[in-house]
Amino acid sequence: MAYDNIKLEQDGGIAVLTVDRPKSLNALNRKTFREIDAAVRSLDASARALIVTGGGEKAFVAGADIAEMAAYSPAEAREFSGAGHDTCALLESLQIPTIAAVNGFALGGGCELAMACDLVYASEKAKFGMPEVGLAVIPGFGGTQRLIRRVGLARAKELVFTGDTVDAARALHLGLVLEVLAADQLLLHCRAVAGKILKKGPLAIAQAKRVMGMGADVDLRTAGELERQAFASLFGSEDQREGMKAFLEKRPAAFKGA
Ligand code: CO8
Repeated sequence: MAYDNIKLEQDGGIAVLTVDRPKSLNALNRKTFREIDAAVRSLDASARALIVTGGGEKAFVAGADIAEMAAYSPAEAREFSGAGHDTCALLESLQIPTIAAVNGFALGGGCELAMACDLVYASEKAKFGMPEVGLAVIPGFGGTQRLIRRVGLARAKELVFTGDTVDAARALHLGLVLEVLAADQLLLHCRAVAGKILKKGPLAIAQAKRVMGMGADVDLRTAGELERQAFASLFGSEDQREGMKAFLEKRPAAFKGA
């Protein structure tokens, strides 16, 4: 399928989705959300990890498209906010891990998109922030809530209330990113992380993502029960037999995702 605002490439089991509107620093408009959704939904079982990054030299995603939303009515703003929420939820509900490769500005909706990914890595050039209050609005794609879960309530409030932009080193300190890489190493690193995941049991990865994602939002007893059920269900898989047999036979496992 041809896209105007994004690119989707796949190399082996690793799919790379690039938000690609460099002239507006990859700002997210409605069409871009539609294209991201279509691209994510088009992934088949051969895709085992998804990297999300930004096109051009400067930005991951510099936020929602201010030019497009400037004249929105409250109803249109609600719909647009819903599109962002849906895209973030779609990434979170994917069975495969998602990795944000933040190569530049990740502001507002861009920071929200990164936070909807399972793992976030940044280049030294990356900058993060929630500048919405400077436009007299607030984050609208789930950012107020995901930021709390990433960095804690007080730090999230500081970022949202001040609209401050923080560099990659500060983002690492806050726990917003897992690691900071030289710009030319960022995608290589994300691919290497994805490569490690590709060698593991796909059903186990999917269950780990589901249980950890859901478990983070419920009480410990309920979360523990989710884990217990998922753990048990994996014992019905061919891959579990193969993984443990391969260990005992001292050979690499050959997983089928079944
Ligand atoms: N939307 C639209 N266009 C943008 C955006 C954006 N978010 N960011 C940059 N651009 C455009 C600029 O207008 C400019 O276009 P042109 O060349 O035609 O003038 C081009 O990209 C290059 O930008 P700059 O010249 O400004 O580049 P600088 O290097 O000087 O500055 C910055 C880079 C600091 C990233 C600057 O562009 C900037 O501050 N951008 C806006 C950042 C921002 O405020 N983001 C948050 C947007 S709000 C948001 O994300 C809310 C999400 C929830 C919405 C809820 C739904 C209702």
